Amino acid sequence: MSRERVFSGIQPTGTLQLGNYLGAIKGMIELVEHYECIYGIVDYHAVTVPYNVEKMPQNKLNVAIGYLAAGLDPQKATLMVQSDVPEHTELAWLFGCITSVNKLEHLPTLKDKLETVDFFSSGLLNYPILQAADIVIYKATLVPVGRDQEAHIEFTREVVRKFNNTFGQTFPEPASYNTPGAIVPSLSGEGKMSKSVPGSYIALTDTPEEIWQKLAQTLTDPRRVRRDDPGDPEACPVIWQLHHIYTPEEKRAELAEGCRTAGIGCLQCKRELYRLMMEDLSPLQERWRDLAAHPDYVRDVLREGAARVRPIAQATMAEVREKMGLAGV
Ligand code: AQP
Repeated sequence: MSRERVFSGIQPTGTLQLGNYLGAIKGMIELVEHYECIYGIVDYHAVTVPYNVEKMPQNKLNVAIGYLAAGLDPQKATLMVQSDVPEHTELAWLFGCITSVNKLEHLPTLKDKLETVDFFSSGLLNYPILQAADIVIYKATLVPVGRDQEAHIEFTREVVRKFNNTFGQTFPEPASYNTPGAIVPSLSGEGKMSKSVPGSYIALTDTPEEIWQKLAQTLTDPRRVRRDDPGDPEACPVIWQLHHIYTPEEKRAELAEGCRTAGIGCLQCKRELYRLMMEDLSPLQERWRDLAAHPDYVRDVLREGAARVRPIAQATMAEVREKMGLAGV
């Protein structure tokens, strides 16, 4: 029996950050044992905002390294670069022709994104259409993404319904798979951690010293001015949320009590978090260094990945052209 197919992607817009790993990649890797997984490095998404041309190849390589260092087995899942399979953009063009501009303008993610860019390209407006095409070009039915992406998966389902209703049943409606990790907050306390927002993130390639410095500088409950001031963990926007991800419940209760009674200081609380975080990140960082020393191996994985899935994308496009009356003259 063939297994259900999964697609998800990450943009090569910078160095992978903790949120990408905890909110997306970890969950993606868990699915590999149970589903046929295709994971993309979605470079055509990354050019919808102004970007650094020189850094793009290394950013793409780094995302691939990130997936592999986090434990993705390229024999069990496909890792590929979006632009190596041009059918993604071909399908996106056709989806654009059945989507209203009004719909795209009202997606909540667009408003957030516009706050971070000076130039609003039509590529950025059409980004969710390309995302829909990325998923359904493989007729994937499950999409593991962070919780912040739910609106885009709902949008994909709407595009699929519109296409199927207009041209005949072609695509399954995909469901999002909420990975167990929560949204990782920005270190500034405002919004989520993002690899393109400086000051917001812990990069997976940060040295242990850099990670400690970032945690040490992160604001905690503002009422804890001195070591002896009691605090409230719920008023500690970043560190406490990270403890929810990393720290077992019993230990967390102990830390909360220590905070409320001023039995422990914020630095001690951060040291406990740092210890658990490094336990998780150290093996990943070791594998990262090894992979970074063998870039040709990583390039081979990507080449083989694209070659494996291109026939699926080509078959879908042949069916789409047929259904839309574009197959011949
Ligand atoms: N802070 C986060 N917490 C949990 N999950 C997150 N993801 C991103 N940030 C967090 C998830 O990571 C996957 C890859 O996302 P992407 O690179 O395609 O785009 P993004 O969501 O916009 O990620 P960034 O890091 O914020 O990139 P930039 O700065 O370029 O916009 C997605 O599944 C996302 O949910």
